Amino acid sequence: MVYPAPHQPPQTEFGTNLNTQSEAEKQAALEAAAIEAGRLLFAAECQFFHGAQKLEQLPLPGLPEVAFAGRSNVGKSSLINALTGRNTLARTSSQPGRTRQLNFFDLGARLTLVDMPGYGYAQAAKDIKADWQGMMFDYLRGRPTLQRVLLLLDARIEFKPSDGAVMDLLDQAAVTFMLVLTKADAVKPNSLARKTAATAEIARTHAAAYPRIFVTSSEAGLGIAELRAELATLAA
Ligand SMILES: Nc1nc2c(ncn2[C@@H]2O[C@H](COP(=O)(O)OP(=O)(O)OP(=O)(O)O)[C@@H](O)[C@H]2O)c(=O)[nH]1
Ligand SMILES: [Mg+2]
Repeated sequence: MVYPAPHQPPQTEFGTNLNTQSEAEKQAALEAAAIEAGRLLFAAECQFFHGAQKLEQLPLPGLPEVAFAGRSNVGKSSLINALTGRNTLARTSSQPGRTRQLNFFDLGARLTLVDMPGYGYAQAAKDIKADWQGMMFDYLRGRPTLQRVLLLLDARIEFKPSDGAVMDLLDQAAVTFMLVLTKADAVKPNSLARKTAATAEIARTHAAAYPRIFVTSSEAGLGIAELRAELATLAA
């Protein structure tokens, strides 16, 4: 014999739970509104307005900023293009090391998207690499308008020590970051599920990490609407 749980809300004669049903409906309505807010934000005009190769060249702090960080070739520029629905806004390449400066994009005068050079690019000349990375880390640590970092991880590739080092830096600087898996189209569902769980586990070990893991494919459009919705909560 099965006993009902002591605090169960009233049931209808069809067994539907009235209270939870309306909660679920409310939740669905909230989610739909968030997705719509994201869609509207990213439907706005998006324009490149500044490139910085050195810290002294950063634009004056203005709108809330969201930075796209991650290893070279992880898909940062592609994700900016997918979010904004513009194929050639940020330059992409199959060769790592395509983005060589901090590129600032104005989205509808409400949010600034920052496309960062990648780290962990073995082929770059040592001094150039030190320059980019030093600047990148200084930016991540000290930018007053930086609201959120999207730290991208390739769903096909092992988590690397350099990713951990960036997470440690963001923890220390108390800059909230979200882990975003990229290229989900290129992995099988089982392995994607394992990767997502492992990534959530990593997030749990970092004070500044957002608990939710975003699974995306810029090529297939997966997770793009959800990411837009999340970023819309940060817009002016
Ligand atoms: N299969 C697949 N490939 C992708 C996806 N997103 C990006 N790529 C490919 O990954 C490569 C690198 O993409 P970029 O967007 O240039 O990567 P990035 O992180 O900006 O690279 P750097 O600027 O060099 O640091 C390109 O060949 C893209 O076509 C995706 O969702 N799925
Ligand atoms: Mg790039």
